[in-house]
Amino acid sequence: MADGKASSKVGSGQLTCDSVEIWSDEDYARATGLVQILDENGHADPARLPHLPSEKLIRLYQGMLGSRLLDEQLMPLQRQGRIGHYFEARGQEAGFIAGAEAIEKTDYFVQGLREGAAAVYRGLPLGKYLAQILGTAHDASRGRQMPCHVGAAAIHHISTSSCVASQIPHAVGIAWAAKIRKEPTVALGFFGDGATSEDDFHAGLNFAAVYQAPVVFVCQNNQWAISTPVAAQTRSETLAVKGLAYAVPSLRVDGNDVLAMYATIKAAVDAARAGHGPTFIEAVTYRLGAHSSADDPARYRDGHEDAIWQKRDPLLRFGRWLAERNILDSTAQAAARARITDAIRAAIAAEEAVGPPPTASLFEDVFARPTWLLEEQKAGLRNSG
Ligand SMILES: Cc1ncc(C[n+]2csc(CCOP(=O)(O)OP(=O)(O)O)c2C)c(N)n1
Repeated sequence: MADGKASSKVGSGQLTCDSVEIWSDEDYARATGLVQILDENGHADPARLPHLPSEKLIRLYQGMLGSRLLDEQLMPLQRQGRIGHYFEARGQEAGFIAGAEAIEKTDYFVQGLREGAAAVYRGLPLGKYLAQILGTAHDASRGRQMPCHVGAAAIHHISTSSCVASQIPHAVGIAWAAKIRKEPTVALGFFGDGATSEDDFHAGLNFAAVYQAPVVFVCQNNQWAISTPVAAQTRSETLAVKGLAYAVPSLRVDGNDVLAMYATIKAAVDAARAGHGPTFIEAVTYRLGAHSSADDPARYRDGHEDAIWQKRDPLLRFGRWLAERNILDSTAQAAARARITDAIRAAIAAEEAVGPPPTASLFEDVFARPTWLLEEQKAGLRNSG
């Protein structure tokens, strides 16, 4: 082209098309850099701290701790055969608890596989949360859904659908609907690094950009999609750069830094609500546990990597900072651990006492008038005593 702008120079930050700059050097720097406020030793730059009162900081800590303690108690229950299946969030708590804090009650939280504790943080009673995981008669889906698939309409928490990346079009759809209705609602959608290789990721980001939907995407890049490492997932420099292709502002953030995650998500949510469209956030984190209770990570990754990420544990890092600033000292942190552990233990006991839904409930809720086959099976169940 005569003005020279249409010749693409991929990777230099100068990708242009018909004289329209698609992304600038600054955009590229945000998508390949790393936003961090709290370093790995728990030290923060005071000038960059988000404006959060002490009670909110303590709430963030307790939310992350609550998620960690749920994992600590529920994984053994799976091993004892009291839960069918379990997905831990250990190591990834900063991103989703920050996200839960950054949105309003009227906004929607669309969870991926591991963000269920965000529902408790946003007001779902612990017993209700456990009812889904234990599959008791109190569970809204009556024990028919896989554990860790909690949804709660009252608090705008959307259950993960299990299909990798399906959260993305769900979040975009919610956001687009809100825009059409002229409601000030934002959708916050979580998913894993594996999701960025799926069609839904590309269709979702493109759609959100074209329609400027008020949605914030958070990719929890925990380095592994079951046994597939990120390096075998993509040749892209980072996951965040993928968003630039769709002209979605994209940032790479330390996903184990709850303050950076809060500040980044809050800014993106505010922008979406103000009519500036979507943002894509790559949260760099690590899955400290197994993919699920059916997986053994020792088969595909070595302990060396684990040891590095144990030192970056988001809970320890934030706890250290809170203690140093005298916001929550180590005694208060230990007391919170004991109190939440007891509350979870009591809630599990109460929910287990409820027991499973009656077997005959299997025949309910699907057909207004059951088919002859279902009637026959129901009669068979009755006759079996
Ligand atoms: C469309 C689809 N393909 C494959 C699977 C099987 N599967 C379940 S979880 C998973 C890995 C997901 O990895 P990632 O998106 O990085 O999330 P993470 O588990 O690390 O949180 C796969 C392949 C699935 N559920 N859905």
